[in-house]
Amino acid sequence: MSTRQFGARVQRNEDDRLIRGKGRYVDDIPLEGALHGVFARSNVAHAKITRLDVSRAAALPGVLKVYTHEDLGSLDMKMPLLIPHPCITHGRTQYPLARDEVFYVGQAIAFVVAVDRYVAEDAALLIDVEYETLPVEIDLRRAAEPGAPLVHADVPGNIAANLVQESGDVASAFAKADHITSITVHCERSTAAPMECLATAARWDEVSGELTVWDGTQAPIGLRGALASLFDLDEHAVRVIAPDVGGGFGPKIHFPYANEVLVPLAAREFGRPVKWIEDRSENFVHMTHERLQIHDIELAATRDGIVLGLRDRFLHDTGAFIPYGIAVAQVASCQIAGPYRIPNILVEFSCVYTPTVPVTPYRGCGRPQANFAIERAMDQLADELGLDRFEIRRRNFIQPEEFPYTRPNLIFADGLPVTHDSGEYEQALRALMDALDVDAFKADQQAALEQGRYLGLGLSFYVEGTGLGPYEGGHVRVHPITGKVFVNTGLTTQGQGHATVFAQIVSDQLGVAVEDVIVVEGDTGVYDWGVGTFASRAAVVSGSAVHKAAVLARKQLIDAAANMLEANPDDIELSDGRAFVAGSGVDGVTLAEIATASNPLRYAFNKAAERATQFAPAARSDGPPLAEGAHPGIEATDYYAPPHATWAYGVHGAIVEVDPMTYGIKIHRYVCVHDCGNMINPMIVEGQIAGGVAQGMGGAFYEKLEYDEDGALRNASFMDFLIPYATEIPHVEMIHQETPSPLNPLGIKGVGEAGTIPVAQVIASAIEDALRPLEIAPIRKVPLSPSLLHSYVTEAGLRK
Ligand code: MCN
Repeated sequence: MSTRQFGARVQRNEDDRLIRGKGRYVDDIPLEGALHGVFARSNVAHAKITRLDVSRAAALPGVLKVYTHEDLGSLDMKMPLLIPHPCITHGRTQYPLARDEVFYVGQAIAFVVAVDRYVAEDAALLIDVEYETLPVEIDLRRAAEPGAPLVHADVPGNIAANLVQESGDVASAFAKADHITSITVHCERSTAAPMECLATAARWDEVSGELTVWDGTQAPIGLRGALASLFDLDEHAVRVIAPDVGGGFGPKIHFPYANEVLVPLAAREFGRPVKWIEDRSENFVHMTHERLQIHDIELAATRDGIVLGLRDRFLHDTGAFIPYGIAVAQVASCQIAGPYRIPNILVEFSCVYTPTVPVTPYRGCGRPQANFAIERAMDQLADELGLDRFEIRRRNFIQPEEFPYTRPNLIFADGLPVTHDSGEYEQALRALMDALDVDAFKADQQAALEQGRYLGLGLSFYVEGTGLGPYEGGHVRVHPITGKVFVNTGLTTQGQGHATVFAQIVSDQLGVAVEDVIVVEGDTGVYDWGVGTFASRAAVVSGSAVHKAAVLARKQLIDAAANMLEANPDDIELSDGRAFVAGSGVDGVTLAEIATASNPLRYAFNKAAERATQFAPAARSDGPPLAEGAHPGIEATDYYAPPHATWAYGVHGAIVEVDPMTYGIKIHRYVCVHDCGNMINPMIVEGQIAGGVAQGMGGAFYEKLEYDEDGALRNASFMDFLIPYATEIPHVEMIHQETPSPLNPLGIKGVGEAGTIPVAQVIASAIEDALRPLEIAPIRKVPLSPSLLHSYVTEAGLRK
């Protein structure tokens, strides 16, 4: 009997290859005779282009062409607004190459195609551009004020979209409250900084009329659709392959970037492969950003700390364009009440244009900001009411018997009201308190203070709507020669371990070893139904689809084996790559033999065929005709469409020590209690959380894209834009809690973004607790630089 693989700590199928340097990224695809592309980009934030002369560049030996918007023909069009919403009154998206105006530093103006990268880079420097600069306002708050310079002349107030959602009756809740607390919090603009920057290569086949594009995308099927439409090709004539992708973290879900249009265009024009590989400094000013939001949040509570109402008004910086619609802001707005019952919620946001790189989701997608807002407000409410920070949270939790818990009129990204499906919030909080031994800590804190050391304990409770639809598919096929099982989905993987977890799911149904299940994703030539990897949805949506397809394949195997073994299907067991009659002690047949016998046309070279024919009732050498409605082989496809998002959650806590002179922070302990429903592979889940926490540490301490007042990005390099080293990431102690989701067959919730969400608040809360004796003012901003912390300490002094 095979052991169950779902829930096991199975080593990752993909690691052997990746760790040995055998990964294949776009730049590794061998493309003989490939041309190389380089973009010329705007170095001013907002300007009219008064002169664009590419003649010197085009004349450089080795240059095949320099494209400007005038060369694009029908492609000289605004790129799509991928997720429309009725509240987007002034949706603006960009052209592949700027026309007569640029809107941010980094916007593509021209594309050079040359025999190699060196020539292309040199040529890009020879492009002559003259600008008539226009005034800019980079500051988000000021950009939304009347009279601010406009990013788009026809967009009043720089407001792309405004949405107000009210669940319950907020005015009455505030009128009834004993206490109202308000706080303004600010999260800075950041970038996902994947190890592999963006990359596209393309080949046009004159003979077949097919376009093949290799692209480090999170959404190959969507990109395939876009390219087919842009180039007026049948979808089957376009194949998009996302090979190994060196991290995505969100921005690679956006398409089409200019490179995804220009590289295929040049490949078609020159009948030669074309490649474009983004470099790091370019990535800073080209790949989309996220995070800058300012929340003005208020809580109305009873004197016992029961929160009756929440009002949040926030500004969301969408950069110069809004290609992904209101997704980030909407996700933030729907997570604003966290795990708390809060029956009355009013949340309003404005998406504001600024002359900066456009914004699309980055791991967490608005949730880190929303979490920072609500949890900072909860800490402050506790402090003002003289309540313990743990206790105030406990008093407000949605209770287990209240699930499903709906927030009417708070419409999530799936177009449905927020409905938390299941959870044990209080149990999670208790687990954290036990792990941190909160009472013992208080004694330690006091003792440390007496020695002049400042210890603090912080926490943050997050919820996360995961596993968004609309659907994904799974395809399972048993190979007749080897008996190996091939699995396809419409997703891509950027390091999440899909090749292992989907194999585990299939292994349980078909009784094959995990390493004998080969998962192929990210190739529209292999499987082309689905959406992509984002919103921590692969496990929930594709995992369920793969499971359903595997159940169908299992039935096919059992029926065929029962036929071959002349047994009752109910007595057939699948294990160790074989089907046999339970308890018979007989070997039975291998999956390869079954798959072979299920195919009327046997392969002469298939060893399995020899044995299979002994069992199959074959009258003819090429097998019996297919019965009506039957199909050859063991193969099944199925789909899963979640009824709505499933809500994962968790609570993180940390004990930190703060040096009150330098504001150096030591994290003594970092504990994460989380619940992503049933875990397919706890080891992979832990890896996801650890990676997420590391990214969250970046957000808490370092990540800030520094635009100067003219709109130039001053820290567009890893010399100046800091991300944490391994040495700065604490050991993360993890406590798993598994409350199954009732919404999908495996009871799964997502986890890929979870670790990132609460970290900034945990650290802010802990530092505030540590520096309480210095009367530090509430921490309202991240990242937390020493100078910022110093300003909060002096602010308290100044107020006196
Ligand atoms: N998993 C599990 N049990 C669960 C839930 C998840 O074993 N109950 C496993 C999954 O099977 C999968 C992994 O954990 O192998 C993450 O699953 P899921 O939460 O479904 O997230 P996705 O696979 O959809 O990945 C997307 C998510 C997002 S949105 C970002 S951004 C992100 C992330 O995952 N980017 C990543 N994790 C990343 N990890 C790496 N290494 N690189 C990125 O770019």
